[in-house]
Amino acid sequence: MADEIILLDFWPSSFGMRVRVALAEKGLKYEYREEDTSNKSPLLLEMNPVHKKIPVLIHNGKPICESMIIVQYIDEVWNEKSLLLPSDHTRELRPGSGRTT
Ligand SMILES: N[C@@H](CCC(=O)N[C@@H](CS)C(=O)NCC(=O)O)C(=O)O
Repeated sequence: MADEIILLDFWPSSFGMRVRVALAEKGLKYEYREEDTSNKSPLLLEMNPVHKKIPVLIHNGKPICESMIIVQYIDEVWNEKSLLLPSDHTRELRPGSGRTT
């Protein structure tokens, strides 16, 4: 069965844009649902009950909130394409990593 991916978003949001770029980079098809942030949908309130903010990615019914967490999630789940984020964030900072500056 194909994955069901829904994005609750608001078009001017740079946080939403971050997620849209990640989905586009991975070539994922998804249903875009525009939210009115001054009149939030029952689905948004159900999927992000604490912060009530967009973007929210709903993957097969499971909500993921916070744009950077969503990008990380996309990278982990659809990992057959090149990674969006570095796999080891601290490598270049460690002694002996080869970095001289
Ligand atoms: N830290 C959050 C920020 C999300 C955020 O601030 N979203 C705004 C739109 S840009 C929002 O939903 N605002 C509605 C509200 O605060 O009620 C993320 O990275 O996803």
